[in-house]
Amino acid sequence: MKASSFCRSPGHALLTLAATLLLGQIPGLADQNAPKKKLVVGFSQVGAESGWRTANTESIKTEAAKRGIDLRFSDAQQKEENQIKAIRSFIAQGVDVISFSPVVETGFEPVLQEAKRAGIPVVLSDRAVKVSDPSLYVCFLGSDFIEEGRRAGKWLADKTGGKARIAELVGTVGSAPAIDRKKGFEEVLAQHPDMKIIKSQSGDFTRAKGKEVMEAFLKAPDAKEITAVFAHNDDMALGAIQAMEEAGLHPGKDIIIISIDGVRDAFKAMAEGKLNCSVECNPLLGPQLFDIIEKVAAGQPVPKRIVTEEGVYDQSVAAATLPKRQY
Ligand code: GZL
Repeated sequence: MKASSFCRSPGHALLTLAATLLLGQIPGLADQNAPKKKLVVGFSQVGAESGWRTANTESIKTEAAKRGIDLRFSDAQQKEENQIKAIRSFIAQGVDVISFSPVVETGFEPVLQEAKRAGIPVVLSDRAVKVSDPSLYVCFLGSDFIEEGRRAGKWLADKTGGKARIAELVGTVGSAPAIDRKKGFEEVLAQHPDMKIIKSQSGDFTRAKGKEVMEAFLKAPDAKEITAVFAHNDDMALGAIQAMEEAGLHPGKDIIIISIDGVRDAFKAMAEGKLNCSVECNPLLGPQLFDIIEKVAAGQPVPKRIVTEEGVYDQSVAAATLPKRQY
């Protein structure tokens, strides 16, 4: 309809324009006034098994809140079936992006196929999955666990002059960190014939089970052969330290202890001389994770693999570093 046939005077034209804008009749202008749609993200977390996990969850929730993201958060209590259920629920809710830290590497292919069919992109946080179709996830943000295992092995080789009889506390069976940290550690042991793992059992990344397994190691007839402990995370190392003290031993002196994560309690134990070294595994993934998720939601390209930066900390730096630790 021609404007001149409709507007009788300039004042009338202004009134018409104001009414049109208010009613949002001019699509281009109306869109600019519409409230920005909130990004809806479904996140399935492994559980709350360790200090590392607590810090990781805190980082994710804090960052989502800071960015005004509608975060649908689910705690799987370290059960794969709960993660699969949560991912199915996110698909049913029609979230914009799904992210999760897989409790184990295998068994997620079917539900990730469902997410793909629903057109919902998936971003892996912290841990990897084994799938035949790499397109089932857009990006994996997390540590290089094999390198963490190598760093632990190298530190122990230097500390012991390449001679150690090692009791290993393994993480959750089938999880990427447990598989890869062991792989990296054993790569180094292959270069040191006098460094041997003489005991190895899973403590499921928890302090309680780490204590339980260490108690059993110390009750075995060959307990006196143990000269070092390699724990796949600090929480199991701290449980093992408790078991050693209850058995009248001096952890960090009678038995050298190396672990991974770098949580605050590990720094405290190093400052007290009870833990010898912790290889850092950074849980503060929130900011990087949501940078990736926002790019994915906007249809922008992201790298398939992003490795987090980490260091190695031993007793010589523990006390000075402790006050600066964020987790
Ligand atoms: C590592 C993470 C591991 C930590 C444990 O990225 O998946 O799981 O090392 C945690 O403390 O339970």
